[in-house]
Amino acid sequence: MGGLSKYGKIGSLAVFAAAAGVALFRHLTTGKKDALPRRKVIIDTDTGADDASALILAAKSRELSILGVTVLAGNVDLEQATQNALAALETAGSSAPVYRGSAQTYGGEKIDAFSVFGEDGMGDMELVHPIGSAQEKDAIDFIIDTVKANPGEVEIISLGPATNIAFALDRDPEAMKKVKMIWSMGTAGLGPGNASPVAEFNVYSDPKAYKRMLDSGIPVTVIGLDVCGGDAMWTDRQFAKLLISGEIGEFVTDSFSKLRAFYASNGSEGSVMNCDSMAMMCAIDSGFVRSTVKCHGSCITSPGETFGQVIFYREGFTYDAVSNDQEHNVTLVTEVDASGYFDRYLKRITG
Ligand SMILES: [Ca+2]
Repeated sequence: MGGLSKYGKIGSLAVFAAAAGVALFRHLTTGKKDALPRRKVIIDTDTGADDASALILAAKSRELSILGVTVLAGNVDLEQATQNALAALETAGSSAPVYRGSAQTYGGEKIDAFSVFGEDGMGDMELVHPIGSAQEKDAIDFIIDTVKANPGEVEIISLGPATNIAFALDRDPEAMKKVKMIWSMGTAGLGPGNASPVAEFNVYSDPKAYKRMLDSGIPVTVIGLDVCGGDAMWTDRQFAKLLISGEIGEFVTDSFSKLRAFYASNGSEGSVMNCDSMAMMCAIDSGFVRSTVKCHGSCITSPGETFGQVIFYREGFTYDAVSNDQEHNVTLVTEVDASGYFDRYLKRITG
């Protein structure tokens, strides 16, 4: 799995651009929490344990109004992911509606579900017994209709492959122009990949969908693997705190049991990444994000070693051999309050 990358020295223009990026970012996400109306969000998820913990975080955060949760296959198959989303929301006391999306990639292949979270994606701990059920309406129609009904107001928080978003863009491109912005847990950021040396799982699973999303004109803020490693990883000690914090903490801890065992067997001393909750925390609380940079993100969809890689052309950089004049389509998160991540998470889910 990807660790925290080390960046080279960056020029003063880039520093200026990064500062401007953060200012814009803060404008989007801050304010007096109690005074502001809740932001309208759709959460798109291939629900495994990391998505489930992010759904719980969203449900327990007063900044957000979850208009709906749209599901796709990825971590597990579509039906299991749907049941997992329902179970996570019910655990957090949320009645947000859940919609089934695509079981097939935008690129045309069947999605190969792959989970390090156990057979059920939730640690195989008998956690998934939702009382409610998913809506009849198709997730892609739900996304389009919701954006039409709330033009310029809906933010999509994408925690899995971009499949549902890409299909929605094809089905009604005019309506999708009214999406306020997309928060995407995807790409390796400026570090190494986890599906391949250069590609991250969500993008690698459906690169054509990710490219469709990046090229859509909708502003996308990307939270990549690189900001989820290092000090942001959850340790055994932190899981112990989570376990004794109450029923929700116990649910999250149990759901991560298989992943922790997987990491431990790979010599990671019990620390695990939780990228979906990291992305959710960035979307909820801008005080958590320390720096961002505007980029043009280019997704590689052709077969070969770089399949699924997203290349970031950073604002303020002059490259010796290639031009850097393409329009920015991405705000890339480059630094977060990693050491404060777990404490912020715990405070919110127990609050
Ligand atoms: Ca996910």
